[in-house]
Amino acid sequence: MPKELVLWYSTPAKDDEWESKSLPIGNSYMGASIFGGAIYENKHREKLTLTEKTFWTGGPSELRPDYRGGNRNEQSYKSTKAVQEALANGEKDKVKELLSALTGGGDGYGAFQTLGNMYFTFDGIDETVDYKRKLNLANGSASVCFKNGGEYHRREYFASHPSAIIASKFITEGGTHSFSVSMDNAPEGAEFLNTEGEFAMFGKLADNGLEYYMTVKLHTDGELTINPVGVKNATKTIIYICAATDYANVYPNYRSGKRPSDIVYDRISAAEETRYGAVWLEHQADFVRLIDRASIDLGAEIIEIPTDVLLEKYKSDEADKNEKLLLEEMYFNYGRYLLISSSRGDTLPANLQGVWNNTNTPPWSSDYHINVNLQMNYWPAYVTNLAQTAIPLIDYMESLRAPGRVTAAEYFNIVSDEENPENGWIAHTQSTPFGWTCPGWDFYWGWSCAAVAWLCQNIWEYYEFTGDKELLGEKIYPIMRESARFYLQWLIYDQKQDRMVSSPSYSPEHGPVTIGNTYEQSLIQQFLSDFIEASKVLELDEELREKAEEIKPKLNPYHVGIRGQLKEWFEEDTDGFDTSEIQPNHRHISHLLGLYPGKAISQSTPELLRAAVVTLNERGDESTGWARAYKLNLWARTGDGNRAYKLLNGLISGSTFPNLWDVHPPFQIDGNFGGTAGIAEMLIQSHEGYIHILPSLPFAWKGHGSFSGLCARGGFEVSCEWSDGEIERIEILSKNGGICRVKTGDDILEFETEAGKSYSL
Ligand code: FUC
Repeated sequence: MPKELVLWYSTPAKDDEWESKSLPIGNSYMGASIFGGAIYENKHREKLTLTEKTFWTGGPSELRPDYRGGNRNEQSYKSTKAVQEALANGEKDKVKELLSALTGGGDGYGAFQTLGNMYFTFDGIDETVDYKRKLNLANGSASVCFKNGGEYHRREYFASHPSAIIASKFITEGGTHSFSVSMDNAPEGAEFLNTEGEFAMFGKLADNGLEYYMTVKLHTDGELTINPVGVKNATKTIIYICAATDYANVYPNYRSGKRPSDIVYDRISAAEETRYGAVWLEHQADFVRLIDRASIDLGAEIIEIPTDVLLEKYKSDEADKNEKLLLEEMYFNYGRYLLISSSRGDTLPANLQGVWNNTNTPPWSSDYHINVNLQMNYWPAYVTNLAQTAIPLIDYMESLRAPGRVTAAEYFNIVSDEENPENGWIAHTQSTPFGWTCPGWDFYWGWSCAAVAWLCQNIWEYYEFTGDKELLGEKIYPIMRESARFYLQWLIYDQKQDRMVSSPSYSPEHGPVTIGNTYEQSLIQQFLSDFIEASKVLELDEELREKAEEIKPKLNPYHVGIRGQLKEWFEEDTDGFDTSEIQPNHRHISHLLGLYPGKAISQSTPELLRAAVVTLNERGDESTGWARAYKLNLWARTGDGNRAYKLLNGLISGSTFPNLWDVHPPFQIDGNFGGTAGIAEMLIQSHEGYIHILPSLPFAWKGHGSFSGLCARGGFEVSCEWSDGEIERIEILSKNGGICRVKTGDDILEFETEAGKSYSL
């Protein structure tokens, strides 16, 4: 039975502490951040910041009749060709001059919006004694409770995925509660409708005409008030919140044609009919089923300490062993909690802030960055037994194919037509819910030809971990096949390098523009490996596979430099190589993707592994949130558990807010997900054709610990217990049957399994 891990605080979050202290709940469609009630104009006021994941500006609009996902010139491919030639001829000035053509527009990019802040302003609450604000990771709920004189107040909140609503119950014992509902930071031009027991907000976004509707319904044993909407003298009030838009991820219009109010009232009425208790039980069953699938126990005992105090102790190195382990266990499960809460069902994937947002101008638009961030969001999905959280990612990639064909045609002259309708798609560094696939508006961060190859790795792993051939055939493979067509047409032969190359290439946000950098070569090579495998599994596309088999070895991505480092650029260490833009500690470490999440650099390639370690040491351990998480995974793959642990320490101490959200800064959720994946990667790996148990167990975790339900490629679910660093028990559930290989210590054990059977070792 997993531990009941709870984040808790003895104070509310202040108005301006959304990113650092509010507590997130979400059902993937909607998010709410709970502040817990502060005194405002002499009254106790609960604050909730609300979001709906599809509530975005940008995209097609009457204001932008020419919207084309940022693609701005049908003949940009001519510039691409010219840059390729200039690069091959070493004409650096010409390259610089031409690069501005390899950019996209910015008009209509848009941003993730907030629905605003909802307030419940109470009468008669003068004090909050014995105050506790909690986020229960075990059952997916938040709560606030305190005493006010002789009254006991408790408010509970949860976001139900099956009901697609946010529900709350306010209870008062020894007295009553009276409150009114209001909002601020609502969308500009929003209209409000107050009726008995209901507060509704609706409108159209001025930018793109996106329609939205949100309503808050109250059921109480007290009296309902209308102006303002609220309740009086109640001991119990039930609140349902639901919001929807008319967005649909369908190119090129991106509208569903459905009325958001219909969606909202269908959901709310269903919940009203089911009643609160049953909605809660349904949510419980749904949430617990997922969160309980995997757990880790590093040996910590639960102690009574507020999470912000615990974090402070951890940061100042005053935490004792138990406190440290407790926070690490919590960090692991928090990542899983956030993924369950922000990525399920028929909606968009988790964005840079998951599904939470308090502003209409969030950093990087809170978009889908695909030169590391979106990929990292899904790193914990498979290994921590939450494969279905990746479905929104797969669907999102599918939705980018149609607009991505436009970008492939315009910038690469890879054209889909009636004869070849799926001839290749591509996307670059950043994307939106409205099919934004062009390069960014500045080449130096915006060009990222390998982004799609990298994303394909994420979705191919769905099959590797689950063995779900049906989903592979239906959803994953078609995306991979069209991506393969793109890359096989895009790569060109470079005489000087005697390789097939991606050119021009740009290592994410770092260094000079070159031919065939390690980032692009390695990701495309890994992708071709995966594509070959996928086409074999499905016995499809022999011709395309043969082409991939022929090209794959010619990419030759990895090269060791004079310091023993793994080179980021092929031309590195040669005369005339432009080092002016190189930052030794740059946060991106894109040339090590073959080590993690890729498979090309591993224990079985010791020379490359050594070079990767040199590179990791050169880059250093300090960085932004996601970059620390990135290096944690990389170190875990090297087998150096203590160093991986150091990175985990740095991530928690240096890049974590009191609500345990990751700090880039600002808040960016990728680091949470990367951190969770990294912890799993220290405990189990399966990228070398066998399951490696405790591959990177740090000294700090050696005592006594266990994990259960972590997943390995091949469809295996693994549990393990250890003492003094020695494995005491392993249990492997084979979901699909087949051969199981397990490495413990130096030996690899191999045995045949039957589907559905567990094996104890
Ligand atoms: C990548 C990073 C930035 C930031 C942004 C959202 O491009 O280089 O640091 O995380 O994504």
